[in-house]
Amino acid sequence: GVRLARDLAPVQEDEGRQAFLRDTLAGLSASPKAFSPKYFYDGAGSALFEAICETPEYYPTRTETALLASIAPALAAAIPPGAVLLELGSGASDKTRLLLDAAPSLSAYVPVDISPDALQGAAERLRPAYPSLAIMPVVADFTVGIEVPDALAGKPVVAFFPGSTIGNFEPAEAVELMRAVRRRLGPGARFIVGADQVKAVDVLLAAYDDADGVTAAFNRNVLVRINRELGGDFDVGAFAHRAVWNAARSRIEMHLESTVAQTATVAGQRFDFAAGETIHTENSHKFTPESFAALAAEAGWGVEQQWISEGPAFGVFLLRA
Ligand code: AVJ
Repeated sequence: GVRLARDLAPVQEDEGRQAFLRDTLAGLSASPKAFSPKYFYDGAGSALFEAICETPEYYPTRTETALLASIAPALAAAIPPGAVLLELGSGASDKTRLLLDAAPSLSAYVPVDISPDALQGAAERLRPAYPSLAIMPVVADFTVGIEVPDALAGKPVVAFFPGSTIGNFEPAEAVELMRAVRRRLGPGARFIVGADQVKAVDVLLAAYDDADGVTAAFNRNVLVRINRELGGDFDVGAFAHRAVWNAARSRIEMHLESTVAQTATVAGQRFDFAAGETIHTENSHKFTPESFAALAAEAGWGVEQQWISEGPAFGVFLLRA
């Protein structure tokens, strides 16, 4: 069965480190070099992401939160009584409160996140506020498998995937993930997904390159993490943060650009960088209502309702299997 956060054993931490090491070495051996954005979220990275959300430029979180607040009653109406709310990549679980408040008949909340620190903090803050809700955090990489604790077997499950994290995946991976959720939830299931929308390029670029450099610190933190956890020797200050708009693929890309020719060593392996060479660290796809519906349809989901905010456009989609 699935392992709950409170059962986190050293063996699981070691499995996490092994996966991080394997993926890092593979990413540094690839051409162009690339990392998975899931490794941004150690304790410091999760805190930096929270700080990004406070910058004036990063509109997605506050825009989605305001949208969710206004549509919470409509979303709650789609949640069957006694249901389990399963959240993918729950982080601080701040937006979740809007759903928990609007749907008091929920019997359990299962936040799934790769960061034990973020999960722990969220559960500690939520428990006193929702004493009759079973809160069962799961430390897991939801791209590897989606599971609900055995104790909740047989209850209807509504999946919640806010934050436009779906945009961090290549379209084929996003379809695969949404298909996996559909298979896990079964026929008639509901899936609430937040998906950021295409907008003016200057607004997008500023959101991923804020003036205070919080996003730059978030991007570079993955090198700090490699140095600490994998015995790396990256000269973190010799990598510059880059955010670029890839129009052909409708996505913001983040890169770390080596400002000089240099060599970095990770776990005894040497990796050479030319001056100007980059590590591709993240994609953040931006959708239209049509492009998102097409993606969902490929995974077997229909759009039952959708809400797109005015101002910076952000979409919340209620999907039905
Ligand atoms: C919330 C994970 C989707 O892609 O906008 C924020 C992460 N990266 N700034 C996003 C992020 C750079 C964020 N996600």
